[in-house]
Amino acid sequence: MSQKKIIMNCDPGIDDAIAILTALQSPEIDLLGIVSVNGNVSSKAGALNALKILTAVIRLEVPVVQGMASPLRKQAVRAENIHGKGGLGEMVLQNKGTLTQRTASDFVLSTLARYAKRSVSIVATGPLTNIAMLLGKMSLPVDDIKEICIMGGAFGLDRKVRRPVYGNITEFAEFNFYVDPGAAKKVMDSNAKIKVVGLDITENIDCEVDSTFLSKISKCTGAVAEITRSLLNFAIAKHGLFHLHDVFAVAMTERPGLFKFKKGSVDLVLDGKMRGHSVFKEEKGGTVSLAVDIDAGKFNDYLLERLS
Ligand SMILES: [Ca+2]
Repeated sequence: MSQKKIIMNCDPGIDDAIAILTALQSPEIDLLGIVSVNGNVSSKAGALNALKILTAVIRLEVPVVQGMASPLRKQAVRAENIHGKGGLGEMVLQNKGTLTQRTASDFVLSTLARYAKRSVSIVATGPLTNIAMLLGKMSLPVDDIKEICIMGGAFGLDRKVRRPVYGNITEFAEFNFYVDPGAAKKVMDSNAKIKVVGLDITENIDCEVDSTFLSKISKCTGAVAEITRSLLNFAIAKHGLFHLHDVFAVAMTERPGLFKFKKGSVDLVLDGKMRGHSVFKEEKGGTVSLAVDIDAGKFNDYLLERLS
């Protein structure tokens, strides 16, 4: 079986950490590297968190690069209230790895160059600063990348959510797009082949994880189940339930058949009260495929299979 080659762009972060574990656990995914970005925590802390996760599951052969420390034009915004002070709840993990000393752009470009055109995908579960920088490089034709699978945005789709969702960091905007709306716009306008899953799908009530999910994971042994349990314990104790937003981006790469998509374009509000607000316009031949529905039952099976 030929594996799907991916590079992750993330800001770990509880759900990013679980997204990394999901990718590592997949026999269908070859994780070529992890690039951090300022988001839930600083890009340095995020990169070190990624190394800690890799240390715990003995996968330090996966290179980790510290990406952009601040958004293109904005001040850094963090979400340490959700993810705990260091980003990984209250879990204390050792790091035995070292960061790969490259810029995010250099690392991604050289990795893409090692493989056939259109064979490597980027899975983005943090703000899109690194990807926007990369797409700004003249040397990169966007069709060198197979696809960019993004967790970001909220589109007000009325899809089995507690309320139609337009945001989580503000009532208008989802966190990743809010942190760097300029980068998100650059990526959306880039002509790259893009898949986007927003809060409308990641907050689907049938995909929420709560104490029932936790007790299923608790029956499993091994490092992956143990770390997942510890990360979720923190979030669920604090909020009662948790949405594994970032895992949906990995699932969208590995199992696109779990989703229904519509093609079109995504526009962003860059400034003001509605900063980071995203609007989808359905268009024939659009380069953005927006996830508009999910098979929740099959997604939950996938999740348990990967994390137990
Ligand atoms: Ca994230």
